[in-house]
Amino acid sequence: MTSPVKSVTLPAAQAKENSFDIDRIRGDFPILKQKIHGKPLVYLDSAASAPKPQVVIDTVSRFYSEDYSNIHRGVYELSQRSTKAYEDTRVKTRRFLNAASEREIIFVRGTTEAINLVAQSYGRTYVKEGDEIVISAMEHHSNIVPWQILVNERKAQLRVAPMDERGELKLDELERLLNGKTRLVALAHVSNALGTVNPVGRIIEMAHQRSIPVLLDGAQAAPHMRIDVRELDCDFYCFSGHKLFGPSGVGVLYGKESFLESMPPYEGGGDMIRSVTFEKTTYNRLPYKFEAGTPNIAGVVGLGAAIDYINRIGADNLERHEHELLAYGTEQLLSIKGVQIVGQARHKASVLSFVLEGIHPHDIGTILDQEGIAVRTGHHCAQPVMDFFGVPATARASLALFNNKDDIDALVRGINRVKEVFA
Ligand code: C6P
Repeated sequence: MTSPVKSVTLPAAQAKENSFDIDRIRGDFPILKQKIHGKPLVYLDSAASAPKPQVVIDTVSRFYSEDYSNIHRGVYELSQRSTKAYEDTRVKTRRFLNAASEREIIFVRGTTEAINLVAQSYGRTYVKEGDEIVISAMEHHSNIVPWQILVNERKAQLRVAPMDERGELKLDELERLLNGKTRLVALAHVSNALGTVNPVGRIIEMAHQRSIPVLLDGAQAAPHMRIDVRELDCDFYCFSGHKLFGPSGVGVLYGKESFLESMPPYEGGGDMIRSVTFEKTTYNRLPYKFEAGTPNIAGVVGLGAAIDYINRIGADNLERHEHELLAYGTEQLLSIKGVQIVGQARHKASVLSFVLEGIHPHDIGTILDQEGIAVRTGHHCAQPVMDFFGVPATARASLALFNNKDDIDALVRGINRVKEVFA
């Protein structure tokens, strides 16, 4: 078999291993080179979806041009190459998460599908009438609604661990919710609306002391920090490729093998079966049991290139860089009269959610856009968080490894411009 997809251009990050050359890293992202409304683009919305480095774009393009076919089905050369490229990403993902085995890595469409898979498959197996699922007050809708659907079907209950005014979970109260009826704790590793990094290690310990498994929604964590599912000892971990500089429509569910083995398929179809007759079907082994139908093959291959890209930069390097930038951004925003940061947890990653006295966040977003600055405004698919803080919406600037202090300075100028317009 010939080698699968090759990386086409060497990204700048590769040139100097373990160094963090922000100018060269910015050069890896072609989308950043354009002007919006005549102003240089300042992209501060990676929490919604991250730009792609050239190497990811080239890898996907080259894969389609040279290697593409369906996977796991053909004996011919192209099918073998496609299959190898797809399965290579599984190996990279296993290493990226430090999972024990490739059998624990399921490719899905994104975090949303990963959580729905667990809610339906684990839920149908383990959650009975009167049981409880514990989530937190800062969850994204993707980690609320699948559990609501499940508990409604099962006549079970959803319990919500509260947070405080800073946007930190109240651990004592969370612990009090854990009891003999709790079947799962499902929790954001990092909140998308507030940026809070939850003390997930401690929470997993509390849950495991009572034999309760834990699912972590890592959508906003995986792009910003080193993830080690074995060190965390979480039972499920989910993330989305598009927030990790990979293609959209692809994501990962990690699950401990013992759980995945005990769970029924989520969807039926091609590839997830071993044999089918009209009387009886037997299922494929892990991880294929959970990958019915033709998957997002090129998306998975692109995700592999994105993981390589992050590895070359180094998770510790990018975490350090973003941490400094977040501290700078927080200080700068707080120095603007009328700005209030929503979510002031002591441990945060990436997110600066804010409101500006007397000005609706959508107006902030519209004027910032005229300045070439992309931020998200709205409820960020976390309406209960908005309700808790008593705001209809916030403006959210979110950072990624390519952002720099100039981006923050541009944001500050943009906010001052918003104030001028509304003065
Ligand atoms: N949050 C945001 O702007 P998907 O859409 O499946 O890739 O990810 C869903 C999801 C789940 N959990 C968290 C914590 C998330 O932040 C998201 C996606 C984006 O905040 C789009 S709504």
